Amino acid sequence: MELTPKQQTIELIKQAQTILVTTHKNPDGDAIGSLLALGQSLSAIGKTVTMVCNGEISALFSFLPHLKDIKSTLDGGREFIITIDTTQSSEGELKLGYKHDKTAKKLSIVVTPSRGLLRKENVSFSSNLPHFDAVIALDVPDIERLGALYDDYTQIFFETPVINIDHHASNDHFGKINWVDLTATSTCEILVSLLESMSASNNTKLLTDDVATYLLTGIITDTGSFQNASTTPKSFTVAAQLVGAGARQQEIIKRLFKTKPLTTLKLWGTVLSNITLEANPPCVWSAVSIEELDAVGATPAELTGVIDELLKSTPDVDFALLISERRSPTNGNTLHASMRAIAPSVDVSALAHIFGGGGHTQAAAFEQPRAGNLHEQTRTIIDSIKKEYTRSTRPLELPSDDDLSLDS
Ligand SMILES: [Mn+2]
Repeated sequence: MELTPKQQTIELIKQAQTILVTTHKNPDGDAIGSLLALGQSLSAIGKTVTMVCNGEISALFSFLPHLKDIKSTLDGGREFIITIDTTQSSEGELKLGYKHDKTAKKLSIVVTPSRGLLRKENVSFSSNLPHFDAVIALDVPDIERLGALYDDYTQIFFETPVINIDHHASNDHFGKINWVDLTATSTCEILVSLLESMSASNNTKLLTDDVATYLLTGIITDTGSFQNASTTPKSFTVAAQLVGAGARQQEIIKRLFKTKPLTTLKLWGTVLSNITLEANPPCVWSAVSIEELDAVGATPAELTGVIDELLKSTPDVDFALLISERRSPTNGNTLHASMRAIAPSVDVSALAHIFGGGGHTQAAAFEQPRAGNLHEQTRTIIDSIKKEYTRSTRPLELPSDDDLSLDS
């Protein structure tokens, strides 16, 4: 009988010794919670674990123990090594030179032996790429969402079996093993069942106070403290189980929802003063520029929660959108847009899809390269979304009496 994704995951973990555990860039509570919970549990059963998450981690999560163990990138791997077997020319000297033709984008390395000849067969290539027996991607709908980790270390993802554990409907099944559970409210919820099985087979209690706290953090963030319509009976059951295992629920609520640095409050002020209410279709949106973020001394990570706590409170609108300008170290700035469905019938992932984004029906996001005037670019995005929404929700046109007439 074919193994379930969960059984395959357990098998692969059993066989692996060095494991890379990672999550999407600009992580939310579910990403960070699942990364720390699985990373620490794997260490507890004797695995050599590297935890990597690209991009800024919000200071909101600083209450989570061992947050500092998460690296922003991998070490090594940049050196490309060319090895030449010099048996045929070992008695003489070797002269080494190189020519870099930047126009033709070609680097030629010239090795000239004083005696004998070097041949193609004498050359081999290698790199100091770090080695892993398995990669586990958590809460990652598509592999590009890993950011620079994937861009810089693509080869690792080709050479290593990847386990993809996620709950996004837009997950594109990039792993060798794809444990994608659309009924789970969060990746953390999926991990509870994995850690229970791993605890039993390793005779180790993996759901410690800390691990339960990480997992509950993910469930609380992805369900909006159990307020989102996506909250299921199972999420309550799992949460109760985690509190029973020692999860510090009060601390999570206090740190995530009741403690706001001054910079965050100022940023919320900016978002509120930029709010625009559109009539047709009814929606609400706000946008923040880099200059506005800088002016209040806030980071983009502080925008986490703004859409759920401010924009979603607007009555009588179908959906909410928050656009923020982000600095990108490589290719110019980007516009990041988060969307939330407010009316139950709205599918914001379909709207995000027109800009190459994705997510869930109730929460989705997309990115666009920054170009031209910020105000105009934002307006164009909003107009396209409104047009698509109107088009997709237009009621079926019933044939008119004229069409039904058989007279000619
Ligand atoms: Mn999630």
